[in-house]
Amino acid sequence: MRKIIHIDMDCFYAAVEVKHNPHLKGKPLGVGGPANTRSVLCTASYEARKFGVRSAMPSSQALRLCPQLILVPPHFDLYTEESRKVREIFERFTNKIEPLSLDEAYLDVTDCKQFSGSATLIAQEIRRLILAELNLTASAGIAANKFLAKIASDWRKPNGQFVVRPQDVEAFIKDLKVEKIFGVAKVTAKKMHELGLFTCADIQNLSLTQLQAWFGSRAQELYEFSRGIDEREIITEWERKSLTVEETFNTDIQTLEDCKTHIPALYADFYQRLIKGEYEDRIRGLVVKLKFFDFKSTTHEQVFQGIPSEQDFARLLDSAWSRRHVAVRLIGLGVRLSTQNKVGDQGLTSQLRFAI
Ligand code: TTP
Ligand code: MG
Repeated sequence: MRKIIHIDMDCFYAAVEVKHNPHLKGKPLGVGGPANTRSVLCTASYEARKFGVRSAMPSSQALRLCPQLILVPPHFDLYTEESRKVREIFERFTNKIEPLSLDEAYLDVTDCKQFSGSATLIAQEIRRLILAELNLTASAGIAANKFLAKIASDWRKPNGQFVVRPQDVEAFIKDLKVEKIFGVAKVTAKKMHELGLFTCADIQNLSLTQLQAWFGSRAQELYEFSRGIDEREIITEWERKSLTVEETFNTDIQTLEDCKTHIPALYADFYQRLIKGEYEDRIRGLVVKLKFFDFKSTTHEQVFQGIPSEQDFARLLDSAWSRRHVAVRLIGLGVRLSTQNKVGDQGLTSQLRFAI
């Protein structure tokens, strides 16, 4: 049986801002652009959340809910730096690490010998080190697979952890809302509700054949996830096949020009992840993805090597847009990566060094 830990930092961007400006501690804080623009909040401190302030909420709305809200602009370089330090702590326990974003990662500690191999104690120690060394708090979920671990990390948030033992899986999963199942987004959730399916127990009651009739190729994974079964392995940075960033908009974007105004922010996010993951030398292709107002999507790809510029993505966006010329609700951009093995690459690097 595997031992998986999912770590999720608490109100990450806000916590990093407080760390760098201690006078913000204990205050309602939002990270995002000013209220007189169309910007939305990246996140909010727990003090602000008491007023109903949430991630992705327009700053103006957040200020209406919480007039004393302190708004600070995001500092992505600081978040990247803290994220790197958190990762260094993870690496003391395992090298099977799958980052999901700057503030979230899966760790496979099955082979970790520390703390007699107790994943619960390892998670506790990781959280203790994050607090002691970085002055930040994290929450953790511990389980035999990624799906359960991720859900569990939300259970004792903030600054807590929750273990799903094998004998508890059945009870843990049965009341879980279908929205929590990995890969079930708004559209599928709505369909499930219309079919009278609200919890994992409701899905468990269906045969695989019935699931296939309703959900096609996704039936098998729904069958398994709804029973708390998830065989997905941890995918380390080296095994990663692509890197993409995307943004869903509150209101559909009507024109190509408006789409292009979102490229700089997406590109900044993409570039930071590219550098952080040290993927620069592995780029083999560019990708732009658009999801349209009717939820249909298209991806446009181009063979590419080197580091793409904003203009490279803008050109690809032109081609993707020209396929339909209709309003867009999501833009994604990214790169395909080669997955040649690390040993080979290291060999090459050391040969070059030797040559110099
Ligand atoms: P989350 O882990 O979803 O949120 P959080 O860490 O702020 O709060 P929690 O304690 O509930 O985990 O996201 C991590 C960071 O990602 C968050 O600090 C800011 C950023 N983010 C956005 O920029 N936009 C978003 O819509 C969301 C959800 C997060
Ligand atoms: Mg978080």
